[in-house]
Amino acid sequence: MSLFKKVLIANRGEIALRVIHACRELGIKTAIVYSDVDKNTLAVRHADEAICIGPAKSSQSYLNIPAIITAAEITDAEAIHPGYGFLAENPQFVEACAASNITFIGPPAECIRNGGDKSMARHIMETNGIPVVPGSEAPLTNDKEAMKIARKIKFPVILKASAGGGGKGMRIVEKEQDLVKLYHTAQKEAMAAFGNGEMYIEKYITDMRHIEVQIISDNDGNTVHLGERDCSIQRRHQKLIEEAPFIFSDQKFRNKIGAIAIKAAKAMNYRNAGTIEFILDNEDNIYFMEINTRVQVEHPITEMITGVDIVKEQIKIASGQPMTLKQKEIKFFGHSIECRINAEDPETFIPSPGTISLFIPPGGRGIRVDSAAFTGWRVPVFYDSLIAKLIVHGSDRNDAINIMKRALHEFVIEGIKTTIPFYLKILNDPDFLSGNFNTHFLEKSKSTNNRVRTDKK
Ligand code: MV4
Repeated sequence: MSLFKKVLIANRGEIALRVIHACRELGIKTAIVYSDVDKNTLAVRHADEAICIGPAKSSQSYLNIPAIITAAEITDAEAIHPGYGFLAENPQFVEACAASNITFIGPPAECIRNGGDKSMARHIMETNGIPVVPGSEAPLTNDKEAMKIARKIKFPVILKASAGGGGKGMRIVEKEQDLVKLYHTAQKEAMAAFGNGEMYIEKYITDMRHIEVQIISDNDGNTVHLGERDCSIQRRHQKLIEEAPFIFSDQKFRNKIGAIAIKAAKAMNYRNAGTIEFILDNEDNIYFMEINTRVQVEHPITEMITGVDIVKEQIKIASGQPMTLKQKEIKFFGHSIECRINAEDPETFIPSPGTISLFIPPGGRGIRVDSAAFTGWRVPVFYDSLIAKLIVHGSDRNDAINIMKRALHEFVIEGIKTTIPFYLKILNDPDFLSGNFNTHFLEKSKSTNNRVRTDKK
């Protein structure tokens, strides 16, 4: 099976560039779509062809399915890479591609649908023997049912929207008296945000680490995992720092969570690259949380420690090539960390769009910068505020931290505010350095953080 001759990229910014890199190295031509405000960007410059598909507003450009399908037809692209965000997890888009005989570089629509329905994903996992947090087996029908289950699994509980994402429609319920009220406010919020008020309930795990596993599956369902990432350092459900491997991981833990992730992928008939997100509690219990059916922002840290090019694998698999990776041959080297540098105030995280008057990225040993920024580029207000992913790779975690610190010091971005000073602070925090953190690390009272665990290397 030969590779595509041309791929259309339905995205912008650093991930569009990332896909261009993979295509060029594979000898595949690229076409890119762009909105009015993205005309003078690096992805448009570096793609072989570029087509303007509409105004800045995403709904009229990067989310405009007919415009993107037409762009693929005009440019004679055989496949579309959606990147992350925008149409990456839209099953209707996958079906629109199929209807026009265009290959979607990603999983089938059915996988995206099941992954996007969090209650369904939970149900599929539970019925296939993948551990889930105690909770509802199906969507909740009313507040009485929520109460019945909550009493059984005991408080605190967490109410989640089936269509959830970004914490919307999610409520932690500490005590019985609060449940009915919070059930209805969460449901209303979910309805407003997603047009879907379906809810489910789980036992609330107070101190969790967010550990996720990268998996890749070919079109025959041959599946490998590329190890785990710790994405616990987040703020308002936005990941800020990711690292691989998990600081307390060892081969035994990796084999265990990797096997669960592969089982989860198989339970969903998963295809292409994906991520299984897990909750890790203080007793090292592993529970399925969600599946992400796209290439993720943080995929580079896995590439750094495995040497696997995840985007190239996505393209090769989508073109019909069988899996060339063998689990036994996947080895893990050193430690990688990513800081997501945003055009935001480092104290308030309020977006700081504007023109970058000077942009000098760091370099040297162990540095990778995935960015579409440059001196003179104007950060638009219309899209997310990610301007660079600073990724480091060191021989061990300490080495990686030292590289990250000097890279953050060297990184020059002038004209806008960035979150670089925020990262410099975290990288000097004793709890971050010792690995004593969980998903609550950035909340005001850090006193509730878990102790340093000594049960692992
Ligand atoms: C949880 C949890 C604790 N227990 N589920 C799910 C979506 C993701 N963005 C956050 N999620 C969580 N699910 C159970 N059973 C904790 C989180 C969670 C969280 C919850 C409330 C406020 C902040 C949070 C930060 C990270 C994770």
